[in-house]
Amino acid sequence: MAILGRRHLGICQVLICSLVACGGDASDTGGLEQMSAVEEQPEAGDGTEGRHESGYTTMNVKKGGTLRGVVNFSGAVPETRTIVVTDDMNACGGSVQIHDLEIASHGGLANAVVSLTDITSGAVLEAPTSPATLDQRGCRFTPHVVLAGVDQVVEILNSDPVAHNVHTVAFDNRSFNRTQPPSVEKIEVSFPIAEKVRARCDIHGWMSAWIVVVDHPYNAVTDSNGGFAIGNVPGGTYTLEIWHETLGATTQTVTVAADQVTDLSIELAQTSP
Ligand SMILES: [Cu+2]
Repeated sequence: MAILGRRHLGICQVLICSLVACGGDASDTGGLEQMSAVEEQPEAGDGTEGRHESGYTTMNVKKGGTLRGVVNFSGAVPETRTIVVTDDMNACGGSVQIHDLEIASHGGLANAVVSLTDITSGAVLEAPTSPATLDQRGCRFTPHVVLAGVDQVVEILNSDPVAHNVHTVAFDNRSFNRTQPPSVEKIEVSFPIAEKVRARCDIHGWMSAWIVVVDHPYNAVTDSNGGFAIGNVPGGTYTLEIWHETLGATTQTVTVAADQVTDLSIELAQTSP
């Protein structure tokens, strides 16, 4: 809602990325099978916030590497905003604190989406054994960012004693707008196309979440300490996108060593308001 006036920090950022291939030379990218798959990649991603339009093919990854790291933010942190709650205070409390950036004490940035955007061959996106879940609890969506595979069922829950109204904004998928009173335990939705879908609640304007729909397994959401890990990656060089709802997207070229752990330390810093 307009009253929220979510603060945008702009896309001018500095990304300093140190790359250390643990246990070996970063140029050791494994066998020919993996390299031939990587060489067929386009030069870069399509730049549309991580969407994969087509072309991803699955293969049996041998000696996959792991990309592991932490995303830190070292710029000016926006002030916390307080929203006074006037309705549904029994569920929402008297006020809500809004943090545009959730940053741990040592600078780790939570809720950033880390993706290999230009990978064209790799492991199959396994059918999940359980649905992705987006709960509404205390008039907050939790988690704030949830990954879901294409066509994976996303269960939207309401753990509050008040009604919510789930309203998604999608571009390539169909948006929906559903009221969810406490009597409706869950709403099941799925998305056939990979994109980042925003979810809001029309009743409580501060409620916001992202359903990040992915069509390959090489994506992760940073945890509360900014950490992430992406495993079973075919050895090779890729474009790594780091996306945050407030900071926008930044890309970095990374080389993943086959059968090894490649550690990354990614620093994001705001350079303009
Ligand atoms: Cu709500």
